[in-house]
Amino acid sequence: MSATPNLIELDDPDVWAAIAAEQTRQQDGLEMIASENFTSAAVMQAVGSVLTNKYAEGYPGHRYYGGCEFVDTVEDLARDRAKQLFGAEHVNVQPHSGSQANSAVYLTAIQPGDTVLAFDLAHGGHLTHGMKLNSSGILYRFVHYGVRRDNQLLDFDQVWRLAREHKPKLIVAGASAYPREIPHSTFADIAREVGAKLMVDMAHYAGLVAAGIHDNPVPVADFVTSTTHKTLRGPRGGIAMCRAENAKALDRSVFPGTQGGPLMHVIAGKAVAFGEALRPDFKIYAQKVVDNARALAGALASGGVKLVSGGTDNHLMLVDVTPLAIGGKLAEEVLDRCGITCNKNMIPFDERKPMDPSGIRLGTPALTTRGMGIAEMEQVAAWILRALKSAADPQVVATIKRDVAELAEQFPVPAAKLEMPTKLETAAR
Ligand code: DSN
Repeated sequence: MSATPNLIELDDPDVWAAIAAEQTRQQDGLEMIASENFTSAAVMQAVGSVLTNKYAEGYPGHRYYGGCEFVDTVEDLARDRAKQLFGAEHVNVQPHSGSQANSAVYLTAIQPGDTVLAFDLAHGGHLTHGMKLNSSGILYRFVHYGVRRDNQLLDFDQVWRLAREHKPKLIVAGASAYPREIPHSTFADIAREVGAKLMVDMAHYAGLVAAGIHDNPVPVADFVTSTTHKTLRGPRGGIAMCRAENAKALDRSVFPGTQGGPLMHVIAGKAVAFGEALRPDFKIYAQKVVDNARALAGALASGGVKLVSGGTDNHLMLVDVTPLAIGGKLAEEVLDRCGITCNKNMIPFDERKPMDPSGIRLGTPALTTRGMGIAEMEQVAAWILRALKSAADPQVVATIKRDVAELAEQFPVPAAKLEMPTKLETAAR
């Protein structure tokens, strides 16, 4: 039986060249961007399936198009599995992204001009939590809480004070660069006292929640949003959850409120990923993500960098690189040259600028998916420290890049199972 030829390369060599180069970059390097992961080959096949051809505005059983019987099955599977995974009464699996999920909740829960209390982007929040150039910040009046200066943990005295002072209609919990577990019930207590609704954006740590390792916000929050592609290890996309009483309003806010036709191929990928996350081995994976993060953080801290809040109890860490007399921009660039991908990141109370902040953010979800463990984390920490301490010494960079590629070769990415033949291989068949 002959394998499918590489139609992208045959029909469009320019696009194929870029895809092939990216495939090589992912295989040969170490992906340490905390919000990235590798989906299974099955998820990628679902996303590359015929479902991309289908329009399905509406919801299962109530569509604006004919021919939806099979996509209905797919969306029902995704919804049921997500409900089971998080113990939610209602899940909408159509948001194209976490940002879309958040917009839909805002549209459901508040009116333009209403006050919202959320985590400051400069302390680890997210741009859809009221950044002034984002539609959230344009349409609503956001007030921000942050972390304490002394221990860099969420400042709940401040949250209480701001909540009582501003009486927000909505409180938003959740972060994109906070290395500690978020106590959702404390936010729920504050929301209850001031008469606010609570939304938790658990995009970063949804996989840890699914695995039962981190506190599940679903029982205490009015709305919970997430992306599906970070620790949850699904395709790029979003979901929004709520209690049954808000289901209709939330669904209306996703479609037609903020989106048109759902991406049924991506919803199929979500269904497959949720099925994977329900299996016992996902719990083992998620625990390893946390164990690896702790090992990496410990090794980095003993090598002379400072960690925001002193460490991590989730999948990520914020590393203040300024004790090594460099900034986050150079750190990101040097590591990139070594084949280690991460992002520069502001640290709380940063005195440097966003484009050259004091820190970098590192995460372990992707390396853990490749099967790496504590020994590899200690090795990677040693390379990171050596690279950062020697700044841009090309000799050091070249040596580390070679060692990184050797390690990477031993841990194939899941996409390796899908590798398409090249034009030459196809012709030889
Ligand atoms: N931009 C994502 C991250 O890197 O954390 C969050 O949406």
